[in-house]
Amino acid sequence: MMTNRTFTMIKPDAVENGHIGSILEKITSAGFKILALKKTQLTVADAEAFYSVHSERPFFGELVEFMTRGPIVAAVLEKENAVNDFRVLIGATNPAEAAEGTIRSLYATSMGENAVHGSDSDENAAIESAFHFSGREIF
Ligand code: FUP
Repeated sequence: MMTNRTFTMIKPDAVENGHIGSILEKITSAGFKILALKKTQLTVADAEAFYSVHSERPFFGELVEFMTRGPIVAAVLEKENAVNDFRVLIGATNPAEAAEGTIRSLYATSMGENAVHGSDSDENAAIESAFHFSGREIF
């Protein structure tokens, strides 16, 4: 069986609201194996680098402010078709458009504060995993 990896963050809103356990349960119940896991807090420089693709967008300042305002939980996940299956599990960026039962439909409050991140490609999954974890933290 061909497995691959994706990267996720449980964002500050979901951590503040006490949803770490429920979200990890949804992730593992959906068949993802947790290869790496840590609670950490992004600095402004970290968030600006992580979201540099959005640096010209009007919401960039708010995004950086939100992502640095409290701790996050970062994880590397493994499953067959991980990137696409995880994006299905989390639902649309805007929780108002997220399918019923998806993590964002259950736990996100708005487009900006949308509970979880999921990589959008295998290439970005590798870049984002390496941003947060060294090789000897991934098992
Ligand atoms: P996603 O891949 O679903 O996480 O969404 P994007 O990479 O397009 O956006 C990254 C983050 O920017 C979102 F999680 C929230 C924020 N964002 C906004 O606040 N407003 C927007 O219009 C689009 C994205």
